[in-house]
Parts: sequence; C-alpha cells; structure tokens
Amino acid sequence: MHRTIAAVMALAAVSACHPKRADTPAVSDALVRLAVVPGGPAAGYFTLVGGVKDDRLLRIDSAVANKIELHESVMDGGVMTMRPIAEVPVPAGKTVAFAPGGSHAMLFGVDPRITAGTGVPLLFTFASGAKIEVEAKSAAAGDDMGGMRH
Ligand SMILES: [Cu+2]
Repeated sequence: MHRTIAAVMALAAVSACHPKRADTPAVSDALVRLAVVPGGPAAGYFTLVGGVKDDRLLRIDSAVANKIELHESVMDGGVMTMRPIAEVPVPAGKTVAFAPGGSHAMLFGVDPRITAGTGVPLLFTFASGAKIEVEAKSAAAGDDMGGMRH
C-alpha cells in the first residue's frame, strides 16, 4: 500500500513539471489485466486523448515487463483474433480507447511480483517525442471491469 501511494505521489510530481499538458496526448484509465495463468501475457487497456496536434502512439514500455506489443482485435473468418499494430494514430482532440474486445496492449514477461493492486508503471512514447508515464492499475484476470475506480 505504501508503495502505491509513493508511486502516485511521484507521478504527481512528474506531472507538475509539464504544465502544458494540452500540447501532448493524455493517457487515462490505464488498467493491466493480469494473465489467468502465471507467466502468461497480461492485457493493457487505457484511453488516449489527442493534444493540440495529431500524434501517433509508437510504443509502450514498462520496467516490469520484458516486452509490450500493441494489438488490435480483428474478425478473421468469423473468429475473433488479434494482430500486432505498428502504431496508433491519435488525432488532435480525439479520444482513442483501448478496451476489452478491441485494441489492447499485450505485456509479455510480467514481473511475478506484480499482483492485483500493485500497479504497473507504463511509459507511452509518441511520434512527436512526447513521453507520458502513467501508473496503471493492476487487476486479477477475473476482476470485473465494473469494479474499476479512479
Ligand atoms: Cu493481444
């Protein structure tokens, strides 16, 4: 619990250094759904809101995951499957949601110390050069999305 509070305070301090927030896209509602099977890939969901200019999300990194891929869900012959996407357009002022059933981030090799409630630090890198760090909530595979609070 104390670690979570410290992380939130650290993020607040980082945010305070960048008052011109509308210049860059914003990231909110970040949630990492942990794998049902320990060691399996976790799924990341979040909402992007474009800044004053069009931008593109290029990648997401985390100190607690070996690799993070951006995926989109597509229908292929009547079967829902997913495929990697190289980048995500974030038009100025538009909201882009990464949500269950649609686009998501896939986290591979998540640190086993990450459990529901510990939180997951994510660093979003955009084509403009903007880097936005957020602390995603971590939830167990079975947790109801309706229980998400912020
Ligand atoms: Cu995926």
